Amino acid sequence: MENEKKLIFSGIQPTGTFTLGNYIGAVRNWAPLQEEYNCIYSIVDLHAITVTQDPATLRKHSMEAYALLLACGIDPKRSIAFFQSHNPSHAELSWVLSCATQFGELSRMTQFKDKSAKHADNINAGLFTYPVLMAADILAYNADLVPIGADQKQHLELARNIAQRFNQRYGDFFTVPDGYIPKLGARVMSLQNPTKKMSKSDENPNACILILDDKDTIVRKFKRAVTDSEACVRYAEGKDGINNLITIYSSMTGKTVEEIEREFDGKGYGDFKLAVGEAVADALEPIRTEYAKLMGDKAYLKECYTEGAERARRITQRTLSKVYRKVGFVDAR
Ligand code: ATP
Ligand code: LTN
Repeated sequence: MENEKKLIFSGIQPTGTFTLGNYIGAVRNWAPLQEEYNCIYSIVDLHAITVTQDPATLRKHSMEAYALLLACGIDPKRSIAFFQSHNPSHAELSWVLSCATQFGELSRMTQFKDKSAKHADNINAGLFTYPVLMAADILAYNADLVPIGADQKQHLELARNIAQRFNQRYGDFFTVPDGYIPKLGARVMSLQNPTKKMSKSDENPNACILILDDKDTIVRKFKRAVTDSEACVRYAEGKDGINNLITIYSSMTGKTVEEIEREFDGKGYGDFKLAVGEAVADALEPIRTEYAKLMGDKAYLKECYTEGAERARRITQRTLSKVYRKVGFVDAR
């Protein structure tokens, strides 16, 4: 990796096929960033087990997520693309950082509150300390920028606080990372309940578009999207469903809200939903094709993630030994 460029880190959980929300809010921005930055992208499997996972399914989803990452344009030679569990430094650093994180801070995390309400039978310690592991992911590489959707803003803020606290206590060391949140599409909403974010783990299959859905499925899901009774395509408060569709259409076509309102002036929601569905399906088509090709070459995928993990470990081992020295552990060598 070239040294003078700034460093990007981001991660995505292998909890299922990426949704249109993951794509617009995060992953779509990752490939173009490779032009300007050194990029490190991880399939964060350690994070995924904070909710109950069937082992065979997790393994399958993990391979698929890795192939999807490459299909979305991540170049495994230019960037580092790897599985989080292949680099033990993340978990090791997480322990040290957890001793610089307050119980009260973690208790305020809205994702923890949401997920513990949703998985009331399994409110495990990992779910609680999840944001510390995320801070470790970022700080282990001294990343400058973290491209994420709006729902991760609070976690990033915590990572910044942990870095600053560590720096105050032990002397300047960690880079305090900035978020990189898109202006448009940072929070794509569920098609069935547009006040809730679109999520991989939604039980209702009509609520989210998966980036591997075929054109018919995508068009059908948009056709069924919940809207309102006004039958007028305009962006306005209280029109959550239509606002969401306008945002999606805008981020797929590059058209502004005004242009979209003009385009559909006098037309009904049926025409608009069809146009959104087709724009999304056409934009995702090349990803589906590339994904199928990559999944047919497991040996290539293995070569990529093995090399990615080696490069990742080389960076973080240095960070970790410096951290251990700073906190006062006896040198191992
Ligand atoms: P899960 O449902 O399993 O919690 P998720 O769909 O929320 O998963 P993550 O793997 O947690 O997905 O998130 C990966 C990235 O996608 C993050 O940067 C996150 O902010 C972004 N993201 C997730 N959902 C959306 C959404 N609806 N709109 C925009 N960005 C999103
Ligand atoms: N918590 C994130 C995934 C994630 C992440 C990271 C994102 C784990 N580690 C480091 C950016 C940087 C989520 O999307 N739920």
